[in-house]
Amino acid sequence: MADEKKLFLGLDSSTQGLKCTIIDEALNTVYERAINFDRDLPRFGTKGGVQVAADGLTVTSPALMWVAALDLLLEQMRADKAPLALVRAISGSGQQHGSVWLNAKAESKLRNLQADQPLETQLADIFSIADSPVWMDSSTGAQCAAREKALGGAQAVADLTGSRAYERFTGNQIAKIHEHQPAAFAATSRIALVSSFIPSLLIGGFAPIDASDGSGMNLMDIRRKTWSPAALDCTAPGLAAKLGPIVASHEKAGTLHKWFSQRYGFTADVQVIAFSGDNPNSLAGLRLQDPGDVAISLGTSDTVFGFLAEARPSASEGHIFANPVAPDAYMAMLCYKNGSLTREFIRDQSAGGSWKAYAQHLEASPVGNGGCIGFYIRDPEITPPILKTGIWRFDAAGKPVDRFEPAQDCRAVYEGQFLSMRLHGRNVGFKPHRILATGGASVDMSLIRVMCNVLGAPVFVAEKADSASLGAAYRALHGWRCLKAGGFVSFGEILKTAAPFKQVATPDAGAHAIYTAMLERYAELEKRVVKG
Ligand code: XUL
Repeated sequence: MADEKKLFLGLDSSTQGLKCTIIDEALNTVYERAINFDRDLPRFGTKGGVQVAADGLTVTSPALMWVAALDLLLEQMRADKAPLALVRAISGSGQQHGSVWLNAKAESKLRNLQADQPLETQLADIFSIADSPVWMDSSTGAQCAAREKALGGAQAVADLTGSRAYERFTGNQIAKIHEHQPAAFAATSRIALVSSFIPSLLIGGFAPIDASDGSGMNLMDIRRKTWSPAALDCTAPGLAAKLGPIVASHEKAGTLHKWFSQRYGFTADVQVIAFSGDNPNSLAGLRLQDPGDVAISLGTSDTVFGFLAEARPSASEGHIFANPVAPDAYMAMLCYKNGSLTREFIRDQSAGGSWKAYAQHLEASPVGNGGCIGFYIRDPEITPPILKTGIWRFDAAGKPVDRFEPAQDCRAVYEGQFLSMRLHGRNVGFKPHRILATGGASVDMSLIRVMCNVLGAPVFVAEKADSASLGAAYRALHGWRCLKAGGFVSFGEILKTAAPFKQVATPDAGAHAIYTAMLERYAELEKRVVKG
């Protein structure tokens, strides 16, 4: 019926659980539900959704658990009387880099799903490898080195694929499986990402990989958005056929299989839009839509990602992905391991465990910390790579010192984290004109003020931290509108009715100038710390 409400479903298959968000055309959230793998599917025996091997480096998840999770979520949606009959399109999000290995039976089993049985019972034997490598795996150092060598070095791999070879990136994982499990490799018909596997369940067939999540594999030519023959050749034989096609992120993956209408009351013509990775979906969920829009997620780890017009990959930091909402644009992402836990450590050491006392220390100390700069590496850092943990403090003359006053430590942690984001963000092409802060620590106004003045752009806050599932629902609507229009419709067009984010800070020109003057000194000192 033409005047019936139209709804859009986003699914987020993350490391720890499966979540759904349903929105209407005006972008209001009408339904949400989440299941947690450890709690709700204990028979798979995961911790945090994964299983870590004895070597401490190999990290996997049972692929069948992701199938069982979809069964369970659908049952819960039915029990909640979620308005599934009004859903017009579905898209989704998957943890990035994880791979799902499907055997020769998989395609016909998916096509012939029987409505009287759950997915799990019917699909238990479609995997050529039962335990899927996930993004937390770091066991592929040898494959990274070999593939970088074959492709002309780290910068050449970054120029070609958007990132230098990283252990968790799928191409390096595939090379390892080809080397260590040749029989399983040979028995594989399709290698899916998590983000192409879940929609494969929905359409009852092999869904394509989207260009944005495909960028996290070290296999795709980041500019052409096609598999790079050179990158495939140095990974494993016959890969192009096993990987299948790449589509733009707004394109259709297929139509929802009748299993879903017969069992759960979806209509027969629900469109399934290509799924993407969780970080690309968060970019959509946080409504980054123009070059210069940057999001900073402040949590256990800090993540910075933003919309870019051009790709300028760097071998030393960050990743360039195809943009999930604008097929000719890009996104860049930086990951930091030392986020909230490190801030909390200094709060406990220097502010008696109180955020209030921490904020008072910031009030009482000068912008720029009188030239004092610190590096607080509680966990081995990714950006830049600093494996040796420790705290390095330097005075205004650049001389290493053993200790700072408590207020200096409090200020040095915050200023250092954002100077690093400014420095490394610049290296991947960020020129922030608008910052969206999200994640647990984004409620800390003294932190937000430092962020705002260091980066020199107004800061807005997003109330919802779990933006991947919402972003997937936005992308379902986006893809559906593109299908209706018979061509690409700008993502901004979809977001027109969205309530604006709340602005919480405006940069102070004087403070920003102090940080600009500090940046090159920070870069010099960082080089010394990286060198050890
Ligand atoms: C990104 C990455 C993680 C996963 C988490 O490169 O490895 O953020 O996507 O789900």
